[in-house]
Amino acid sequence: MKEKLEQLKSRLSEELSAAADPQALESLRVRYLGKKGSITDLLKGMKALSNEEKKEFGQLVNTLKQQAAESIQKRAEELKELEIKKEIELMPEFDLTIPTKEERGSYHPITLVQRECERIFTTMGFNVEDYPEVVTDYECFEAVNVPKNHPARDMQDTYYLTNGELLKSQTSAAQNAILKKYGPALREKGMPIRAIFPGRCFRNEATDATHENTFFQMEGVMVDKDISISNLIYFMKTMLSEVFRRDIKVRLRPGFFPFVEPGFELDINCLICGGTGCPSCNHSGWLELCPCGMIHPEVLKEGGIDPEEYTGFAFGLGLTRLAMMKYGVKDIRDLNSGSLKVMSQFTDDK
Ligand code: FA5
Repeated sequence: MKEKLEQLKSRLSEELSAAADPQALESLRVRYLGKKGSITDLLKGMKALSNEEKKEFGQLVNTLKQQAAESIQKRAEELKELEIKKEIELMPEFDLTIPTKEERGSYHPITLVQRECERIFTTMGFNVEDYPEVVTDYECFEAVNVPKNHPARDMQDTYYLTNGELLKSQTSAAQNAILKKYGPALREKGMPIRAIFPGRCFRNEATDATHENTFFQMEGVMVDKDISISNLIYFMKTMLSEVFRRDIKVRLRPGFFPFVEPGFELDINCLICGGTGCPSCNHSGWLELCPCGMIHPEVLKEGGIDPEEYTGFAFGLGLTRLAMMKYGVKDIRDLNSGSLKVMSQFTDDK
């Protein structure tokens, strides 16, 4: 019987290597380990043996049974790997360098305008900051002097998460964090705070040619000793003349925002109609572009800056509207259309 066992062992090993697919392996398993399989037969044939022989032979057969099960499992894994390799070999090869006949994408006009503004402000010593889109009520409103139930909140209804956080309705939501981040360098080393923070904003409002529910703003702040409105006007003028590279008419009028005092609205003469009035400027000839003002003492205090010692300005540039004016996009909604055809006509910069 021992001889039979050895023969079975070597036959199993040969058949295992010959089993070329999962079906062949399964039929091999049934032939050896199934109810009527050869190894099971060996166990059945032990009836005729003496007790001593049964003990010795039983152990040998059980070891063989275990080894057979392990070898079959190992072969199954090998076959699976071979199958994956074959599938990979059959996959078509991609050559990413072959020129495509499809239309190529381009940078989005808002990205181009944002980069241009970042370049201009960094040359003037401003840091560019990134800030999350999901913020707390404190960051978006309370820290910038808009307490709960303040009427100014009506202008900025936004989207709330179930945990009470919200999608930021204005980039001013980052002001407090920026003041806290750069405050120590201002106090200890006399380094002015100069930062811009572009970002996506969200508002729950009806859309039209100049209003979207998702749009971009770029906030800017500067805080130091003796900062005045003249500094604010200088930076605004420099930025606009660099972005447009030509003379454009702007007007400054009083504006109310709880986080600045005094506050202004900086409007740009509509570049779509030249100021005669069209749907892109709500038929007024002017487009609200960049509200701004001197940072309210309460906002400075909340950011850890002493308003008796320091002053600063802040602005909230409408980046999406700036892109509209720069690239002559008549309807703001086109900028969110996601259409390559629409986007690529505004710029050929890649
Ligand atoms: C604000 O959001 C203030 N946080 C701006 C500010 C910052 C004032 C710092 C003073 C100091 P306002 O809601 O007006 O203000 O929005 C600012 C600019 O964002 C607008 O002038 C406009 O250009 C743009 N904007 C506002 N709402 C929309 C909208 N729905 N779609 C497109 N652009 C918008």
